[in-house]
Amino acid sequence: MSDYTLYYSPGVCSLAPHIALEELGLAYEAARVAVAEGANQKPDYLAVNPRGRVPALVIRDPLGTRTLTEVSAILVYLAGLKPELKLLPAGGEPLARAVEWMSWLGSSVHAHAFAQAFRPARFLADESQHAALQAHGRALLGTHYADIQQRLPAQGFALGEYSLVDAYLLVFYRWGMRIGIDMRGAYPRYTRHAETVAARAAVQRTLQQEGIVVWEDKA
Ligand SMILES: N[C@@H](CCC(=O)N[C@@H](CS)C(=O)NCC(=O)O)C(=O)O
Repeated sequence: MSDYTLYYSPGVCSLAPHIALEELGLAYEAARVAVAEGANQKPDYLAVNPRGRVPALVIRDPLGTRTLTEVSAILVYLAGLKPELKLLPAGGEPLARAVEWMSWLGSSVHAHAFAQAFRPARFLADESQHAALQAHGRALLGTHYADIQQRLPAQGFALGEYSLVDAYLLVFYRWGMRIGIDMRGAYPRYTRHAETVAARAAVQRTLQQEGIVVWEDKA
């Protein structure tokens, strides 16, 4: 058995830690828990993560077997396994900038805007309010994508050099494509960034393993 098992669902936010594992080149097992099929609510997965969300990383080492959840926490943990790869900055303000990005992506973009647009029942049980919530979530996404576009540098990556923040950013670029936003037309800088990230060998391997693409017209 590998030291690490990543529970993932194709194309969801677990894509970022999955890319991280490929970047590290460590032996790991990728366990598919398809959210679209409700596998994340089955008892065997709830035994791994009682919150019923992916990703979850099971770690087996001399300290024992334990489960780590939350994308940002898993990315920080994985980057620390091989600090020489500099998948995240080591400390100080550069690390704070990475956390700033990851925290905002995981909260404002994912848990707030995307959830309002696609999981309105998480906010209000009253179905008559859902269309308004979804419209609000969509509008927020427009604001957040414009923010990402403006913050990314014209060349290079979110923190200058490539980091796992870029892998996390690819998740939301891809989701924008999937929900029919004209990402290429509206966000050329984010598109250049996504193309550069998607071209990495580790990212290509991950996309292939999950059976997904970023652009339908180009693998
Ligand atoms: N805050 C969590 C969010 C995890 C999360 O919501 N994952 C989604 C996929 S992107 C999920 O498991 N959804 C299943 C569901 O909502 O039933 C994180 O950053 O890891």
